[in-house]
Amino acid sequence: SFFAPIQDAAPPSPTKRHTIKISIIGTGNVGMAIAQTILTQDLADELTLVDALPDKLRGEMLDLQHAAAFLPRTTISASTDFSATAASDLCIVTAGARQNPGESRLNLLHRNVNLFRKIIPPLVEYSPDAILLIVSNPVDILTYVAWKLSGFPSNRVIGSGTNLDSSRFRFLIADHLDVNAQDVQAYIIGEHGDSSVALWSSISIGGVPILSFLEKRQIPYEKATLENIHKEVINCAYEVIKLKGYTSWAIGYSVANLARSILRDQRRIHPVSVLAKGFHDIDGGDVFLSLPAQLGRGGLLGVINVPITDEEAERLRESAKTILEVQAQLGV
Ligand code: 6V0
Repeated sequence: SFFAPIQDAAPPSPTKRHTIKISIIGTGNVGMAIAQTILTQDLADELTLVDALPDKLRGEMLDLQHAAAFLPRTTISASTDFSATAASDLCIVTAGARQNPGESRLNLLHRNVNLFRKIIPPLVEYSPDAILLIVSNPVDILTYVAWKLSGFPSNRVIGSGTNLDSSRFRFLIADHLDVNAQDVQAYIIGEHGDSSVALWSSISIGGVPILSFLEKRQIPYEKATLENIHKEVINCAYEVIKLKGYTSWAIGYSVANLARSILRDQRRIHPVSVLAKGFHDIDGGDVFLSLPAQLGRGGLLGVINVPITDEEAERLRESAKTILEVQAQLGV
């Protein structure tokens, strides 16, 4: 051995220390941004990458391994075979087919459902106790699909949902008011994307609820200004995709942040996609939508019953209805 033996050393303890293992399925732009954030933040002892493209996969693995001298120690492996994911604590799914020119979103969805039929059953077989974190789009429907295909209890299947939309929202509010985005509490809930719902009445900065502060001081604000900030949240994803072809850094940090809350049992509250039936009178079937939820080692620990206006609740129910109509055509 490289090391000289230690005098009178006790043998290693027979009780094995639990190591944390994260698997990432799909090593495209999003999967790799998540992987590199997880590594820099020291969230896992083992990181396993899975993709269908063996050369790209091996290239990404080697490239990350070559940064070992600058990172906390993590064992990185990669395989096209799902057996490599065995005994994962957390499986993050970012694999997805891309939209072909002229292809409808429903057709793309069908292709992604077929992809999930190949991905979810082996993940479940090799890691029956894992928590599934779904990122692939359309994330709310695919989280439902993953839940159905996995047979897992709903507290162990979570979609990244509006966690990213909410961080964009917090950035824009912080930028507007020249404060730190980490001091801005603000949630976007509902469907990830175009029909998301901004909860204006619950925004607070440094503990001060912002709308009632403005009203008390009789500072006029235009509803249109608020709507414009929400519109900007929706549009900025399209803008980034138009400018650089995909989004990656913000979703990488946002998913690593969820991984930390789950694996380190932080019990923090995040707007993420969860089984939303029964909340805010959402009915008609099993539907996943983002609501402020507490995350910890058990996955989803609880959902916050945020006070929302009748109009906001109505918009949530509208999204639920649209999603349920699409889900009915999937045969999952
Ligand atoms: P990408 O760069 O095309 O990567 C997708 C990867 O999936 C590729 O490397 C494929 O080889 C791989 N893949 C395809 N089939 C399989 C399979 N059967 N098994 C394993 N891997 C497979 O896409 P990108 O990384 O940019 O985006 C990934 C997904 O994330 C897309 O669905 C995006 O729409 C979605 N995003 C979700 C966000 C959210 O907030 N929820 C945010 C950004 C992107």
